[in-house]
Amino acid sequence: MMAPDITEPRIVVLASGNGTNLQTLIDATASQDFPGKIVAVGCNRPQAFALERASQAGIETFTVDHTEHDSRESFDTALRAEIDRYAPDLLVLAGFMRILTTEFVRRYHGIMINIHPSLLPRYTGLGTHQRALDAGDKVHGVSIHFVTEDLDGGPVIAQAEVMISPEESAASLAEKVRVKEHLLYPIVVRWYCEGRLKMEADRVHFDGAPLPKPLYLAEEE
Ligand code: NHR
Ligand code: GAR
Repeated sequence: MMAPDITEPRIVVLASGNGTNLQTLIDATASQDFPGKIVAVGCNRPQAFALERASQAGIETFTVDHTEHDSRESFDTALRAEIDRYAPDLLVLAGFMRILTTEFVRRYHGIMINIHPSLLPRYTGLGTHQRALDAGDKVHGVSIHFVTEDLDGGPVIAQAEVMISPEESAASLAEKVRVKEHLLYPIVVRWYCEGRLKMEADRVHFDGAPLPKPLYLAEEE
């Protein structure tokens, strides 16, 4: 009989909406050989479909409704209390839509990652697809980064690009980007759980060496 692996990294995922990225992580971690386990899913919106997905998979959930808090500090303090019950080794933001306070970010320094729908450093913040279209960009994509106090400014781990076609809309572009998100996030989470990925002195280290630039998944023209 195999001994239970007590070192298996414990993952908490935070989401706000539909949770398609969460779903790909649920599916990936369900595989026997995945080196980590989603122990809880947290949400700031009680109606988020992400909560449904977690429950369906038998994963514990918690909700901290931001509309019931009158400051970001109060919301973040409540969120931290919930998260810390699960003693996570990795905190994954997957479509999580609330800006986090400095105190929160410090608490999970080096163990929190985010998926952002643009090729950072281009287009931090919201509305990235429309902004890429408005700028007349030919390429767009997704970035996965360690979360620091600097909004969408933490060190980038990996990126995947998509081509913007002449007849592109923000909706069609979001869909293209999402396909890459679903491809990339499980890979990066696996690397983290395998101990291959670390943030040291605000730089990404991969297999023990600083990563000179983000891993980049290019698209054919
Ligand atoms: N917090 C910190 N400190 N640093 C980061 O890098 C963060 C973060 C919190 C969330 C995700 C980010 C994204 O990938 C993220 C990165 C929400 C907003 C935002 O403006 C901006 C960036 C991100 C997420 N949120 C509004 C707010 O007032 C609310 C918008 C809404 O509820 O729809 O918090 O894009
Ligand atoms: C994803 O495209 C993610 O990159 C983006 O929201 C979507 C969530 O989809 N994140 C942000 O915009 C963060 N501000 P999902 O809920 O289906 O995973």
